[in-house]
Amino acid sequence: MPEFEPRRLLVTGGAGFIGGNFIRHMLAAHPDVRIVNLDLLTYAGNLASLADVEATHGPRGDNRYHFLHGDIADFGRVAGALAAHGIDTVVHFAAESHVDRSILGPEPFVITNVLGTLRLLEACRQAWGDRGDVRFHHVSTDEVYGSLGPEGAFTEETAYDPSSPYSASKASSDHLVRAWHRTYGLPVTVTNCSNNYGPYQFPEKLIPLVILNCLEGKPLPVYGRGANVRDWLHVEDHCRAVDRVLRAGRVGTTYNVGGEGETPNLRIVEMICDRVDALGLTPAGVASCRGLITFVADRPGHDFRYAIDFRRIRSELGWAPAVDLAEGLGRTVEWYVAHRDWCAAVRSGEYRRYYEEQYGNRGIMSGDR
Ligand code: NAD
Ligand code: TDX
Repeated sequence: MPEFEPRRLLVTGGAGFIGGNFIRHMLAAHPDVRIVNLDLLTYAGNLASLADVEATHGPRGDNRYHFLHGDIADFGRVAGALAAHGIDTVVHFAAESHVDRSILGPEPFVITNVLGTLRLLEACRQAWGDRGDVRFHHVSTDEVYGSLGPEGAFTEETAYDPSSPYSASKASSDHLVRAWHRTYGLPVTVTNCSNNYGPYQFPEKLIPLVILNCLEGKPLPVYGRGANVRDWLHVEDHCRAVDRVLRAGRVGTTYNVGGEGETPNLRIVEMICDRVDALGLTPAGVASCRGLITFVADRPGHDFRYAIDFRRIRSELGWAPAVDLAEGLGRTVEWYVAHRDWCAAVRSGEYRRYYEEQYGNRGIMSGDR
C-alpha cells in the first residue's frame, strides 16, 4: 500500500517541548512539508524555543512555517485554520501535561485535554467530511494504562486504568479519538509513549528540573525513596516514531512507543549529578551534586512503574529507539548548560517580552499577518 504523505500540517501545542521538536524534525526531514503551529502559549508554550525556526521557515524565510496563537477548544479558530491553510494532517500535541499540576488543579486538564480534543475532532470532521486522504494523529501517554509492578510491560491491549487527573484526562481524549474513527470514520492514528527527555523540556519535569537545580546548587527533590521506574525515550526518537505512524500506520490503530530506557528515578538523578560533576560544574559548597539529593513526600497516587512493549511499531513500521539513555542524558545535560538564557527566559516570562518585540504588542503573530 502506498504510504500517506502529509503535506500541510496543523501541529497543536508546537510551542511546547515535544511539539517544537517535532516541528524541527518535520521541516528538516521533509522539504515539501508546510506547518501551521496552533498554540495557546500557556506557561509551558514558549516561542523562544522556535526563534530559529521562525527566522528560517517563517513568513520572512522560506514560508513553510506559520505560528497561529489560539486555543484548540476554540472551534472557530481551528475551523478557520483548517480551511485557510488547506490542512490535510493534524498532529495533536497540545495538552496540559504535568502530573503534579493536575493534582493541584485538575480543571484546566479536563478543559484542554478533553474538551479541547473534542472541539479539534469536530472541526476536523466538519472540514474533512468523508475524505480518506487526511489524517488526525493523537499523541498520548503510557500513563493511561496505570501502574505496573516489577514485571511486565504495557501492550496496546492493556486495559486503561489511569491514576492521576492528568492521565484520566488523556485517557478520555484517547477514547474520544477512537470513537470519532469508529462512529464517523475520521482517519485517526494514536501513539502512547513513555517519558520523553531532551532539549526544550520545561524545567518542571524531573530531568530538566534536576539539571538546573544541580547547576544552581539547590536541593534535588526525589519523591518517596526514588524507587519508581520510568521508561525514558529521547524526544528525537519519539518524533521519528510519530512521523513513521503518520506515513505508514494503519488507520484506526494505536501504537505504543518506548525507549528501552527503564530506570528508577534515583538512578536518573544520580546520572545527572555525575554528569554535572564530570563537566566541572559542581556548585560551590558541595563536594558532589549527589550531596544535593533530598528525599521529599511522595506524589499522591504515584504510579510505581511504566514499561512499554513496542513490538507492534517495530514489526509493522520498522521503528526502534536509537538514542542510548546514558548518551542522550549526557547530551541533554550539555544542552541545558549551553542554553541557560532559554531556561531563564521560560522561567521568568521573558519569552512573552520576546514575543512582543518580534510581533508587537497587538496580539498579532506571524500566522495572522
Ligand atoms: P508541554 O507542556 O511541553 O507543551 C504543551 C503545549 O501545548 C504548550 O506549548 C502549550 O502552550 C500548549 N497548549 C496547552 N493548552 C493549549 C490549548 N488549549 N490550545 C492550544 N495549545 C495549548 O507538553 P509536552 O511534554 O510537549 O507534551 C506534548 C504531548 O505529548 C501532550 O499531549 C502529552 O500528554 C504527550 N506526552 C508527553 C510525554 C512527556 O514525557 N513529556 C510523554 C507522553 C505523552
Ligand atoms: O521533582 C520531582 N521529583 C521526582 O521524584 C519530579 C518533578 C518528579 N519526580 C518523579 C515523579 C515521576 O516518578 O520523577 C518521575 C518523573 O516525573 P515527571 O517528570 O513529572 O514525569 P511523569 O509524572 O512520569 O509524567 C511524564 O511522562 C508521561 C510527563 O510529564 C507526562 O506528560 C507524560 O505523559
